[in-house]
Amino acid sequence: MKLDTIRSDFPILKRKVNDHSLIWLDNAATTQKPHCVIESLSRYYKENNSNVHRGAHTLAKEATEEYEAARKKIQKFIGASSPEEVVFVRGTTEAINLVANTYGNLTIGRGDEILLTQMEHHSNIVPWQMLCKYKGARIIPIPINKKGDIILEEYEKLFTPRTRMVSITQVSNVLGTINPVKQMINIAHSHGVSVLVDGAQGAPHLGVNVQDLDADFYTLSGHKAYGPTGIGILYGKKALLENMIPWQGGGGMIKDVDFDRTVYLELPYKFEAGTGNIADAVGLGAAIDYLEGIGMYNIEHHEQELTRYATEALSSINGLHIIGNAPHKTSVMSFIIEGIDPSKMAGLLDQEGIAVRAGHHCAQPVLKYFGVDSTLRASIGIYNTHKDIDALVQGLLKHINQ
Ligand code: 7TS
Repeated sequence: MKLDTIRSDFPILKRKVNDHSLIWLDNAATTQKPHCVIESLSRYYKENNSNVHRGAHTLAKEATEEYEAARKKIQKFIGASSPEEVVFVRGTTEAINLVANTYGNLTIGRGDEILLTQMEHHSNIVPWQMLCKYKGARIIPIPINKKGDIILEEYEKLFTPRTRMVSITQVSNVLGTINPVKQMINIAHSHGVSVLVDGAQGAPHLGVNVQDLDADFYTLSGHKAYGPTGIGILYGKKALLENMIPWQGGGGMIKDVDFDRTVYLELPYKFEAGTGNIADAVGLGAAIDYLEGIGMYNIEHHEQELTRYATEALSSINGLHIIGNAPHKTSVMSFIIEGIDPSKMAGLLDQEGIAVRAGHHCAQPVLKYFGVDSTLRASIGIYNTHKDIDALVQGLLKHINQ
């Protein structure tokens, strides 16, 4: 992996923040965009802009081709068996809401149980909670240990005849833990239960193959994978998607409408009511091409090495405690420093151009489990270097000692 070349692909990395070169360590919140993604948006609007799947003119045809080509790129990237299984959505949040409101609505009833890990992002908790409230079902948390690993033996014991759904993150946005999702899916399937994998923090960092995982549903947010905001995907197994009733109705998802009934379009369009985010889908396609050009294996290797380096460097700071020490982790380092308010420290680092996040990271249950309400979080992307980590450590030391 040629880091200098990769860095030069990201225009924003050239800018100064508070008179310092930007060091972007907030990749778990969102990633920066390479030239090719930015250019693809501009080119699309300059040359091909049209609504898709309608109109018999050239631009409609071109825009449709680009939109569907992006879907195919994503299909290959996640190893889905057909583009019909790839639904465009706004991002992971919308994908999970879609599954809760369709599959969940269909399969979950009074007294049923949904298993979620203790480390889920709010977007993989609240939609299920809303469904539970409506249906009289309940959420059962899958426990983790103090390292930040799921306790697999406990997970297995949670299955009852009322378990209807398992929804788990592939990588924790707070702890960085890479969960054993393949094994967890296998266990769930042995109980006849479907599994949604939240890939928001997984897909940008690990090579993913949904068929190998045997995931029933898989989600991805484009903006965390070097693509634009406002676009993401829901993958679902064809047999499941086919049986699900759409949750949003409108144009673009119908074959025939009368006042007393509607015939829906085939997959994936029946879940894509209204005009989609066409330009950003094209941009996401460009981001996928970019990632594949570098190679997910190389990305995984680079980021895990940097994670190891950062963990070692941060651990050497007196009074600093890393939250999340799973042996199998990637890209995310959360930590607290004795006697220091995380948001104050984030503000001080920002004065030096270093962007980290402070707060609860939209995953309050896991912070509560570790007895904290806020952490500092440095998260790594493909363009980060050992020097970035050194700068972070120097910045922390400078302010801790003040
Ligand atoms: N799931 C996980 C594991 C996440 O980390 C996030 C966003 C989401 C779901 C929601 O994704 P969205 O694209 O629909 O918003 N995580 C973060 C974060 O850690 N800091 O800001 C957003």
